[in-house]
Amino acid sequence: MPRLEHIGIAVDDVNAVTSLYEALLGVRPYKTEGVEREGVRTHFVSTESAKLELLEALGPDSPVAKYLDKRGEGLHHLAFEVGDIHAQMRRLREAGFTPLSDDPRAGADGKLIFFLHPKQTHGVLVEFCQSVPTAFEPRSIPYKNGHLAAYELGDPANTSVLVVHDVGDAALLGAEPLVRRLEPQFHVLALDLAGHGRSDAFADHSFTLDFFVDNLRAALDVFDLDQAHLFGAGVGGYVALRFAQQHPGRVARLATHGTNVIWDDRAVEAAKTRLEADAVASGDPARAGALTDVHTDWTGLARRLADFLDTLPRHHDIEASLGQIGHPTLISDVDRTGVPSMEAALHLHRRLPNSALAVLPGDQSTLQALHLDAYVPLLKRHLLT
Ligand code: CMX
Repeated sequence: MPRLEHIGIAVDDVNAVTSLYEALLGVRPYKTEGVEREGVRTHFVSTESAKLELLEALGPDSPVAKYLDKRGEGLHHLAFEVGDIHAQMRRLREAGFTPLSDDPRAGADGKLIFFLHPKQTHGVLVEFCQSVPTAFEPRSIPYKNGHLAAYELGDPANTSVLVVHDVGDAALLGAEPLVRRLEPQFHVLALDLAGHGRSDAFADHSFTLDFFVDNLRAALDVFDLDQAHLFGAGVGGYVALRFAQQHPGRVARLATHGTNVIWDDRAVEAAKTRLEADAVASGDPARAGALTDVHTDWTGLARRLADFLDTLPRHHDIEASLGQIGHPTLISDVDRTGVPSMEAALHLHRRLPNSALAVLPGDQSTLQALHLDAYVPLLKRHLLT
């Protein structure tokens, strides 16, 4: 179902309007971006549930300049996010609407957009948009004898959240939609773990849990963060928990999704089977293509990750000392999944003294399958408490 993504507001004097929202809501724009083709400069302001796009005309031919001349400052449009903007355009054409452009086109904030004329929509300009993965460049972090890649979004003055992907994934594979949703209110760092995505292979280092934990430490150090919230997906959540054990003072709050902490032989075999399925592209060519595109050497990485998974059952110490993690932790998983299962999430919930458990609809625990509309409000509330 479409989601109200933002509310567009036409402004004459953006400084006056940003001061107003600061006085009213205590928030400043977290991002400013020009969209030449639309003749506007956009300034994004966010509250827990609403995102405002303040629109400044870039010149007299801008539709916003025309609007301001005719109607003065105020509500300009409502934008609804859809999963497939091309399908939405086709559907609306078939239903008799005439979109204002032949095709969706690039708008602000990494979106494809199209509009319906307010004459067709009872006086309100309606925009449809779809987030498209955009090429945003990572910062290269010097680490040991190479570099890690970390993507930084949002205002550094906001509270920082370090997003840790699952093994085999990467910041741009799975984590990006979540990162984009957090960007309005947080300073978000999405790290590519060693060997993943744009990070170097570090071939002379074996993958171990503590090696990945040290990757997180390096990222926080480089961004000069004494403390951050940590979100981890799958094994990324396990890395985050281990980090919290080793560096308790550097973690404010934790969130894990689809994270297993009972690494017996069965769980290892299940995780390896999933990796192998990805590696041989069985059944999911799109996933296989993405893995090869995102990782420099996916086959080599899959091999090293299989060895890494074999090391996990040795970490009885982590499991045994989970009770020491006193950080407020939001644990989530989906209701209809195999392994890692809800039992793993329940187990973690029982072991962490200061945790809450969220059960989300779904049959896959991956970040790609995460129901963001259900999860993001819970996560934001948890992190902003
Ligand atoms: N909301 C409600 N009514 C609007 C309107 C708006 N945003 N913009 C124009 N109108 C009304 C006008 O008041 C006018 O009404 P009357 O006939 O009753 O006077 C009517 O629509 C026609 O207005 P117009 O000034 O003649 O303008 P046009 O028809 O030439 O253009 C529109 C209107 C919507 C087609 C044009 O503004 C447009 O293409 N908008 C989409 C692009 C855009 O707004 N880009 C900026 C946003 C960028 C982003 O979000 O990324």
